[in-house]
Amino acid sequence: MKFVVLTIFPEMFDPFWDHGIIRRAIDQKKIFASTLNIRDFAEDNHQVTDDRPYGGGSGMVMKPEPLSGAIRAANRKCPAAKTILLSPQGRVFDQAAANELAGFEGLVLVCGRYEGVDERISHNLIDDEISIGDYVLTGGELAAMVVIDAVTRQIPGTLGGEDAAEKDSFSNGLLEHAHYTRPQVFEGNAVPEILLSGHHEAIENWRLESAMLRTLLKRPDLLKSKSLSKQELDILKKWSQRIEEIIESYHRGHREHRE
Ligand code: 4GX
Repeated sequence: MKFVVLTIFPEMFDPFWDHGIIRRAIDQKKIFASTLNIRDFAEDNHQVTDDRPYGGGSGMVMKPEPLSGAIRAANRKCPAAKTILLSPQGRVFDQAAANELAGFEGLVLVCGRYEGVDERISHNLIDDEISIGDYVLTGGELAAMVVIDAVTRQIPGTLGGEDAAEKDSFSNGLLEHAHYTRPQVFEGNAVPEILLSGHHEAIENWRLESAMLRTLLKRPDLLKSKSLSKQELDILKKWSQRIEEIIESYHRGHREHRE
């Protein structure tokens, strides 16, 4: 996978390329990372990249000429790449989008600043528009890093170890189960006994139940849109029954009070 980032702040990406799994993926040539400075494609002596909006008003707009020059240069570097504009108007990025983008040969990520980019850029030179969430950033750079990070870890061989992006959060539509490591007792709290048992099937069952309960409590919206296996349905029924029993015994207590 080839990433080409277009930005007026390429230095923001230096520490990003230089750490952790992204760094290792570059070293192992699983991904190729580069930036182009949009300012280098400005046509005037002062290398201006922004201008005042037609129609007036506050704020500045990114000029089209430097951006189109940068996008065309990126497309020459990677002709098969998909060109993405990071913007609050884009489709909201999620795990499915990360998986989909991981299938491309290359991604050109266009980072806007100011109030945005001249509309004729988004209209003619952009294949896809992505938002990383419904909040306003000062520029597209952090959004591009989020996309690159989530896409990179979906590329086979980047995670190391048993390498299973399939095993982690969201791949099964659930949040991750609880995790524990040594010591066995920390500040008076012990690790669940089953995890020390060496009984692999029981541990897998416990982990599924942990994942189901965490999703139910923290992100019930995810459970609603998920298709459930028999085992998952049985876990929900068990907890539903337990909750109903508590409510019933509460009502019984109140009836006795009145008698
Ligand atoms: N997810 N921003 C981009 C300038 C801009 C506006 C419109 C292009 C079109 C954001 C987000 C985000 C702020 C980055 C506005 N560029 N990007 N910037 N949320 O808020 O991706």
